[in-house]
Parts: sequence; structure tokens; C-alpha cells
Amino acid sequence: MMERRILQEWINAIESAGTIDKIEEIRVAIFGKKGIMNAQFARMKEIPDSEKGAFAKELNIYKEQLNTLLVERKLFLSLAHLEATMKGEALDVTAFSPSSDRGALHPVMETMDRIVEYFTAMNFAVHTGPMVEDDFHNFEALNLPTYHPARDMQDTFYFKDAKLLRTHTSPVQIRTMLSTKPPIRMIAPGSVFRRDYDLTHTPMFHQVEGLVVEAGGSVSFANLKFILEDFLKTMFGEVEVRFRPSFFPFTEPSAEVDISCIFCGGDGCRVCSKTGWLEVLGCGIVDPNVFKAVGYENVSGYAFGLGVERFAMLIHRIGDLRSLFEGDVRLLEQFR
Ligand code: 2NM
Repeated sequence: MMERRILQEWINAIESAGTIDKIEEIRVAIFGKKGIMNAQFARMKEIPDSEKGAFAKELNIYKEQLNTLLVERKLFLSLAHLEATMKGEALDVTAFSPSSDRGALHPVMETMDRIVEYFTAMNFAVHTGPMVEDDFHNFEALNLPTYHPARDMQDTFYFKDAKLLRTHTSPVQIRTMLSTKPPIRMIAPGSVFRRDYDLTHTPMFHQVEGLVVEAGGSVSFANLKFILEDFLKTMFGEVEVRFRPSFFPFTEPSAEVDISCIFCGGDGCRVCSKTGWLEVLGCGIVDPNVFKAVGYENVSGYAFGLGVERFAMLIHRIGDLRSLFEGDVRLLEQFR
């Protein structure tokens, strides 16, 4: 018979095994081809037939016992190992960090916020609308009929189902006029999209447009000039502001607005192409056809629009438009 003493020695060996490798070593020594179990079973031949049954039965009990102990010890050691690994890899999220890395508003968004802040202080409401628009709100209602040549001015992204990406935020003004009665005093900040990509154009950029509408004929070009002059002096400091006659399908008369060059003070430099002026805005008196399209009668209004990237570049003296879109942290961390 296998001696109880030997059994107890193997039990002790298993229970004091400190590693999974050691357990494996013991398992081979007990249950392997040349292990003690096979050696014990081999002794069956020498045992008298009358005792074979009892011998085999006892051996099987030992076998079962040792196997159970091995499995249990192995499980215990794996769990202990896992726990130790997790403890070792745990991060103390409350630990003090000397790093000063933190997020900041992108200069385009910061500029947009400043523009919005000026106009909300001037009692303009802020409206937003969908970026995926339809022909009516983006073109037709803005006095840009289907074959109007001015549609070529904006290269449009079209979807299969005749929807499009808005080329300006003006459809927000159209939606506001369609859903509310005058008076209206609003701005529409947001992303717009044009099929245009070169040194000075990106296919997505940001606009803020404004609209004021009142009953009767009380809104004048003088009102428009006052608010834009005040706005531009708030944004750029002591600059000259000039209005140049221009054309937009949705306004008549229309004007483009320049400020004296903030780089050379108006003397003429590379940035202003030696003109002394920088173009920053478009504006005008809302064309009667726009009011007709939204069902307004006997009203007057002014509107304006600007590109936020251009403002951000002038305010922060950023020379290359693309740097606003690359997401390079070395640019961004200058605006913390
Ligand atoms: C500009 C320039 C001039 C404009 C017109 C309208 C609307 F909807 F009232 F007709 N919204 N925005 C407008 C006018 C926009 O951007 C350069």
C-alpha cells in the first residue's frame, strides 16, 4: 500500500507551492508518465487478487484527493498573481501632476464667442439651424433663382436627394422670418460649406450673419453703418472703417466693409496688398424679393455677414489659414 506518509508529503508540497510553475512540476511528478501514481498502479501486478480491489480503491481516493488539491492550489495562485498584477498596474488618479497641459478654446471658437458676445450685448438674439439644407432656404428665398449667375459664386456640396450643405448661414435668417413676425434682431453663427480648397479657402469655415427687420420703412443704411462701425472698433480697436458699394443678390444696396490695415496702419504693406485697407464684412439693405419669399409685407431691414476665420487670423496675426485646421498643439497651446 502507498504509505500515508508519502501521501502527506505530496499534500504538503502542493500546499506550500508558491508558483504555478512549481504546481506544474508537482503535477508531472505525481501524474506524469514516470510519476508516482503510475508507479503505484504498476504494483498491482505484485498484489494478491483478493487485495487488488481494496488497493485500487484506496489509490483512486488518493488520486482524486491530490488532483483536487492541485487544481485548487493552481486557481489560488492564479488569482493571487492576477491581483498582484492589477495592484502593480493601478494608477492613482488623485496623484498630483506637475504637468500644465490643459484644454483651451480653439482661436476660431474664441473669436466666434467674442463676436456673438458683442451682438448679444446689442440686444441681438442668437439663432441656429440645420447644416444640411434645401434649395429653397439656401438659394431660392435669398433671391438666387435656379439659373441666376450668382449661384456660380458659391460652389455647393450636393447630396443625392437634392439636399445640400448650406453655403452660408442665411437659411437660418429665412427660417427665422418664416416662423416669427417682425421685429427681428438676430445673428446666426455656424459652420458653412463650399467646394473650395486652396491657400485662402477651406471647404468648411464659420460665419456670423446678422439680420434686423422692422415694420414699415424705419430701418436705414445709417443704422447698419452705426452698428458695424461700432462692432469693428470693438473688435479691432482704433481703426478707420469704410463702406464700398458692392453686390449681393439678397441685398440692395449692398456694400463691402473695409478697416484700415491693422498691420501697417494704412500705409500699405504685404497683408493689405499696398492698399492700406482690409476687407472684413459684407452687408446691405435686405432686397424686397427676400421679404416676398418669406411672406413679409411693408417691412424694412438690414443684413450683414462675415467669415470668422478671417477675423481670428487678423486678431491673432495668424498668417496661414491652414494652421487653424491642422490641430497642431504647438499652435493651440499659444491660446491657453
Ligand atoms: C452677407 C452680406 C449681405 C445676408 C442677407 C440675409 C437675409 F437672409 F436677410 F437675406 N442674411 N444675410 C447678407 C447680406 C449676408 O454676407 C456676406
